[in-house]
Amino acid sequence: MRHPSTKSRDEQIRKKALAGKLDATGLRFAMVVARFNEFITERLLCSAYDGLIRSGALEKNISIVRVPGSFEIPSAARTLAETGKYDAIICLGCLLRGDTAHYDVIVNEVTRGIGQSAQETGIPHAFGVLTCETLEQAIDRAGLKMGNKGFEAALAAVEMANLKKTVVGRSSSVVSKGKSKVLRRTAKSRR
Ligand code: DLZ
Repeated sequence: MRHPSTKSRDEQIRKKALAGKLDATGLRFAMVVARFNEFITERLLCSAYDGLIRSGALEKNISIVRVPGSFEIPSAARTLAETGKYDAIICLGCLLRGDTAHYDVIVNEVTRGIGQSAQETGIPHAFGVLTCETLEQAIDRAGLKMGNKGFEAALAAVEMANLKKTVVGRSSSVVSKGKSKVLRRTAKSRR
């Protein structure tokens, strides 16, 4: 039996892998943006909005929700995700290390809360919360030397929303049976 060349195997692997398209046509998004450090978060917001529009999203399908600070992002994101009205949630904030322990106290809480909301609701959440030591680092990530993390978060949301549709459309359902999990192919995936 002839083995495929490494090059053609690489090609096969690339074709086989599932990935979400960067096409926001028909998708609905909610953006949660913290008011704290507004100078930075407004830049993240504008760039995220631009990323969605340029990917094909309609303005009427983009909701924007403002919260006081990053600490409030997870609960607002979860409330939005639970409505079932959105294909993805984009979380935008800027945590800057200051003179107190505030940053250390909330940085993990915000990250964990956003991840937990994504996992428990099944709605993709993009993490566009800057966690910086200095204002200069934040400025670099909000449109200067390091690009704009709001834009990147928007593209991640588009990709993950499409990936979810692709995977759910062709997936097996996981059915819990006692302690063991049994994989059962759905009627849709058998077609
Ligand atoms: C209070 C506070 C501080 C000190 N620093 C930040 C920050 O760097 N980034 C941010 O998004 N929010 C900050 N906040 C506000 C908290 O996130 C929160 O809004 C308040 O503690 C009220 O719950």
